[in-house]
Amino acid sequence: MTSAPHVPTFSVTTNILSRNGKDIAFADYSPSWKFHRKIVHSAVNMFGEGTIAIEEIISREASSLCQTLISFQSNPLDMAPELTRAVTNVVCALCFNTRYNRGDTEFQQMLSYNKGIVDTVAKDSLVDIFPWLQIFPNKDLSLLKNSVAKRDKLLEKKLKEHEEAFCSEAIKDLTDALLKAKLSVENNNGNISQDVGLTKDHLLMTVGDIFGAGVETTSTVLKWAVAYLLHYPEVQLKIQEELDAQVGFERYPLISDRGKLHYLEATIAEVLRIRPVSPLLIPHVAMEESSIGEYTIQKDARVVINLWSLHHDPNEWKNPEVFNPDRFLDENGNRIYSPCPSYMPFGAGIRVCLGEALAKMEIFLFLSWILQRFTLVVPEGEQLPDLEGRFGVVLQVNTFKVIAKLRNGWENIETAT
Ligand code: PLO
Repeated sequence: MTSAPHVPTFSVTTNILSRNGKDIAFADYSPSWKFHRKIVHSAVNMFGEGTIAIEEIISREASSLCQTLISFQSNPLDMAPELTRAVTNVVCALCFNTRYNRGDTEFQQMLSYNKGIVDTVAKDSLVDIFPWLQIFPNKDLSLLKNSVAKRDKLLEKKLKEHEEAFCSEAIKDLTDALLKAKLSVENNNGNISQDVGLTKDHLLMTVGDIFGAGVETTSTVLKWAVAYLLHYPEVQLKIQEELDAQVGFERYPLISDRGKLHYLEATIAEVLRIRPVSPLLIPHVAMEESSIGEYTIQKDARVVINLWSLHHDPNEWKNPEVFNPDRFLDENGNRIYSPCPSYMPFGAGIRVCLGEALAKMEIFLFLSWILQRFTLVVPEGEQLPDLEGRFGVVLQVNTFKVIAKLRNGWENIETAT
């Protein structure tokens, strides 16, 4: 047998985004990748001494989001930027120990460059398959380069501020934690530094990943959730009844309520099934020769996982096109974690999503705060949201308008936020 030809895992667009794989999401497997992922993992969990601090941050943003919804006084609004700002502020607290107010120009800039990147990166476009095409003018490629340049400027500014204020005794966020790891690698063992390469580029790209992934993924899930709740008001009502019974009107929802709000949890699981954020996950590489069914997968082959088809496989799911949270509940109304093996909204294996726990906390708290206080309806004369979406590195939701009607019992604004 001849040995498998070496297939480079070369992707033009992800290399532009990550300075040739100096990040976590798009980098090849290597000791350096493993090291970075470990640091980020512990930094993400740094807030986790239990999850108290992160719960407080999310609740603060949920409260602020509800205040904004109240200020619209039942007028139609596009919830997308508000949901995105809430989610951004959580990940901003985590990465940079800051937050954005409504109308902040830096926030607007971030929305615009993120859109440019999401629309163009890893799209399995022709450029990704035939790298030599990049010598031809390509509108997508210049939009991507332009957007990445803007993102990098913002990241560099944040890094500079952190370097200037750095104090190893007071680590406030992920950027501090990475700076500390970089310094300790440099001071203690020069060799490690060379092997694992914790350079400034690595640091920037890693923070960029967490910031970008933290914003785009969770906000997209929330937008899909709202779109489906507008299509299925009976599901919304059932969640509200559960909230009224389990949480009531006197207090706001807590992470510890997750074990009690089975129907809400099932609805979230169903949103992640029917509209996975990342329908093709992100490209994987076979580290050794292997096989899937009757197919041989050569070492170094690029493997694209069709999560969409797993989540819509009629052999695995009854009426896969129907939105039905009940598939995630047993006959006693208890949560079933994975009713069939064809379910992996966060991927699996060593590249499994790093932010899964954080994302689940955010989705749960934001939705429970909103639905405890508001009923979401389609404004008169407006159409129901489009459920098809737009393909990019995440499955994007087309814009739609909502009315957030304050529910009976929440008229007192003081207690509502
Ligand atoms: C989102 C736009 C940002 O500007 C850059 C960025 C970084 C990490 C990416 C994220 C984007 C999109 C969602 C991705 C994430 C890494 C993992 C996550 C691809 C492009 C998913 C869904 O797999």
